[in-house]
Amino acid sequence: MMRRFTIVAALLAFTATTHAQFTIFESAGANAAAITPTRDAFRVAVGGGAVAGANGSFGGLRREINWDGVPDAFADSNLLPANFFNVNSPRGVVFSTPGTGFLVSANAGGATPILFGFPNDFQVFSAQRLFTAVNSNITDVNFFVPGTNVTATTTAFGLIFTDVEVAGLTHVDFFDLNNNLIFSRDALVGGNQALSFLGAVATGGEQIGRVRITSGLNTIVSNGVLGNPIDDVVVMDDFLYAETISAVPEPATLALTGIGLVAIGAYGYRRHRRRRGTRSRTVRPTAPRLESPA
Ligand SMILES: [Ca+2]
Ligand SMILES: [Ca+2]
Repeated sequence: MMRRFTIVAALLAFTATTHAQFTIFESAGANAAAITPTRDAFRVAVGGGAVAGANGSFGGLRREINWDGVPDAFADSNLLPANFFNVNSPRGVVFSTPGTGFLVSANAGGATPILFGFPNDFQVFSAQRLFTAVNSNITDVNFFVPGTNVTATTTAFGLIFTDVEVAGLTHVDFFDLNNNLIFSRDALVGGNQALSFLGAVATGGEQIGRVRITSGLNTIVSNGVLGNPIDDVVVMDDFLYAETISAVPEPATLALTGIGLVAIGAYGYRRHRRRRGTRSRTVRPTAPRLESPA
């Protein structure tokens, strides 16, 4: 059952920045068909249609990552580079985690068991790879203009979890560029091996500078190995988000003020920054972010 509504009152209790408003899209069910209507409604809200172009771009309005095209060289038991989806396949996101890296699950037919070695716990939404942080239940999603190191924001983010069994342990938090919490929501419980969709779309122009995903309480240590034998383990499938937009004001804004020479100067500086970003992207640090924001 899809539930869609605008959350306002609950957010007023969070922080001083709680004028933020988001439309929530959420559902949970036993299989992909059960949550597909919610995923489709989220797609319609963000825009871009249903046919992916290059680098997971949908009409220049939305990006998606389903992990399924990641080559074996970057899949379990090999770690996925944190900047894979801004360098190898530039989609404007770089991951970080307090853990020790990221894994995309293996395809069938290889030496490494599928579904991170837990075929009785996980299932896919999009066949056949899944995603997880390693040695942590936290994944931070940081946004960039695709293929550059220019900081960007988005206005919508959603994802699919599998195996959410305990309420309150799996959730997403949105932060603005000043690291203020502007949205937080628990994923719906689907039960063992089920799928849960959780997404939110800004309705008041809010800019999401970072998304923190907390997936369960347990951790994946390596294929078939959990952090402990007790706590709820949860991993992820498809990510969907609005096209990332530069956090730097566009030169056209300055040009409108009538100070043409200043505008030209700013535009040149911006182009310079872009060129530098392109050159330096392959050496951008990928070390995990260790600090924990409020
Ligand atoms: Ca997938
Ligand atoms: Ca679980």
